[in-house]
Amino acid sequence: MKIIPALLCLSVLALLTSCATNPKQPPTVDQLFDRADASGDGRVSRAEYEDFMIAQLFAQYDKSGDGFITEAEFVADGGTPETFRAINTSGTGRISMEEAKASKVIRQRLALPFREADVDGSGFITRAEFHAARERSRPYIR
Ligand SMILES: [Ca+2]
Ligand SMILES: [Ca+2]
Repeated sequence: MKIIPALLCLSVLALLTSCATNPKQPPTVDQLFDRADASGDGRVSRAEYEDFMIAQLFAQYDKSGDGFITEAEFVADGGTPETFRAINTSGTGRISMEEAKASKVIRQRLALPFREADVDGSGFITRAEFHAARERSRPYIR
């Protein structure tokens, strides 16, 4: 299962690189946390984490920025054709954001990084845990 290290790498890359508005000014970890904490209650739930990561991963893979991930884009960034097809349930040859968000395959594979980030097993990632996860992930950067 090559996708798990790939996803971990990507999650790190997503945290370190700009996937958002200003490519020259990468968001700080605190800004990323605030973005992930959609409800604003100071902690990131599993669902918030998944939505956040899917958006980050999507931006990472969608190099052309057209709102779709093609198989070529997916494979170029470390994904496998098998995983692409597993996510691309529509079989259209390109993954939309809706498809990515609805993908059980992606959500299943985000379970491990979430568990690792949620050090105390509370079911939520706190700001401190979010910072620590980023620190721990540094060696994974390819
Ligand atoms: Ca929250
Ligand atoms: Ca926690």
